[in-house]
Amino acid sequence: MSAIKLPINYCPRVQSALEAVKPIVALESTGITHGLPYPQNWALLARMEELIQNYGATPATIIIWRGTAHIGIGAKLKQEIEAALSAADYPILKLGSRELPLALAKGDSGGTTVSATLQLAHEAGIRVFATGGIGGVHRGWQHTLDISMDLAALSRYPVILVSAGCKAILDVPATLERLESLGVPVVGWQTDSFPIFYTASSPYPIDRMDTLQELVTAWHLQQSFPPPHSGMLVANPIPQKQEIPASQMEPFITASILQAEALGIKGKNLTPFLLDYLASATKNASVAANLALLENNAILAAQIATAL
Ligand code: PSU
Ligand code: MN
Repeated sequence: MSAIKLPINYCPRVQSALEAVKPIVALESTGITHGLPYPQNWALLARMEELIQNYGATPATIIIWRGTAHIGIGAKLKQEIEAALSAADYPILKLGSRELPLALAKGDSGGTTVSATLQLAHEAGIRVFATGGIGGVHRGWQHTLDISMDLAALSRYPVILVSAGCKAILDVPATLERLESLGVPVVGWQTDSFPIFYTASSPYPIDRMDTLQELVTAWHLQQSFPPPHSGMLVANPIPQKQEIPASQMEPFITASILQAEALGIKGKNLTPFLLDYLASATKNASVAANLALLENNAILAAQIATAL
């Protein structure tokens, strides 16, 4: 058998924005399926979509539902997903790009991580994507080789990804080195240092950009070279008022990693476990920071999509 048609469904709102070449911002769904409990996850989705609309773009939340990749969640599907999330009686997987064909073939449902969302956004012709913080090189990679698919996907799919740097649980300098090896441009949005999720600045310098015009020009120049084209990471610091200093987070991060080791948690379960641990350990201060940076990223992504 030769290639078969991808099971992709476009919600009407995204379909018409694509046809009219209007600004669109893709959103991942793992933060909703594996990041927050119901109903906070549902409120977050509504808030992100609303912000993107307020800033002049169409939101396209990407999710795998019963063997179909959905680009944008229409009203009927929203009801179905909300019912499944609130009842928690139906397996909802965490799906990276390599798992997409397997999940689609089996009729599974799942939240798409950054890697899977990049792949599907690119397939759909969406050029801008907002997330919280990307996955990357895990601490202890020397022994585990645990490096998120997010990094390879960024090198493979030409999409602008707005993120508050990488997740703080990672080996941050190693993640930056890996992004360099993969040839992924990293732009510091109005900052000279790589933001680390909960914390706005870090000791790691990156290239700074201050205007949308500069950023959009850099993107178009990159796309003007012959393919293949990589993605571009726009590192957008959490607003300073809402940041948690690294010195406050580090002891909790160390404890979370020790706990994961003690319980033998690894592979795709590791990132959700560590984030959950931090939420309890910080009495949800980490969740509040996570929500603040997500909103901040949705706004910048909508502004970039509008300026493209
Ligand atoms: N937000 C959460 N929990 C998560 C993630 C985000 O609250 O698990 C996901 C993101 O979608 C990111 C992924 O792409 O974690 C990276 O996971 P891994 O390190 O297994 O590649
Ligand atoms: Mn991993």
